[in-house]
Amino acid sequence: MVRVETLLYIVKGGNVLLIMKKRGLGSGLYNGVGGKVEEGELPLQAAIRECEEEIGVIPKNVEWMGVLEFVNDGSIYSYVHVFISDGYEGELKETEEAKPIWFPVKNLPYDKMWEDDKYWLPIVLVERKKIYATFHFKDNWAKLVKSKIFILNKVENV
Ligand code: 6OG
Repeated sequence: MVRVETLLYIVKGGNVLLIMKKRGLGSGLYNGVGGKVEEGELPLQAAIRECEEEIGVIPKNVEWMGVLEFVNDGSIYSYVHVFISDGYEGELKETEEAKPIWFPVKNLPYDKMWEDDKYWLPIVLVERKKIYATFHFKDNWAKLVKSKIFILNKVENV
C-alpha cells in the first residue's frame, strides 16, 4: 500500500524547527515533523495533528508547499505532502517520538538528514517555491540513485 504522509517545517526568524526522530523510518536523523495521513483526514489536518502529537505545539499559518514521491528498490513507497508554518501556539516538548531542535535555515545538518533533503529543502525554505519531486532510493533506502524536482509556478482556478 502506498502511504500518504506529511512533513511540516516551522520557520521563524531565519531558523527552522527540526526534530531528532527517535523511532520509526528515519530514526536517528533530523527531519521535519510529520507522519501518516489517516483515513478521512486531509493532509493539512494530518500535518497539524502530527505536529501536536510529536512536539506538543499547534503550528500557525500552515502553507502547502508541495509533494515528494519516494521510491525504494523500484517500488513506490510514499507521497509526502510538505508544509511550512510561521510559528506555533503552546510549549515545545520532547516526546517518545521526537526531540525538537532549532537550526539556522542556511546551515542545516544535511549529513544527519535524509539524502534527498539537501536537494529540495532549500528550494522550499529559502526560495519559498512550491515543488513536486521524485526520489528513487536503492538497497533499502541506503542510496539515492535518481531524482527530479519540478518547480510549481502557476495556479489555475477553474
Ligand atoms: P513514520 O512512517 O515514522 O513517518 N519521510 C521522509 N522525509 C524525508 N525528508 N526524506 C525521506 O526520504 C523520507 N521518507 C519518509 C515522512 C515517517 C516520516 O518521515 C518522512 C514522515 O514525516 C526517503 O510515521
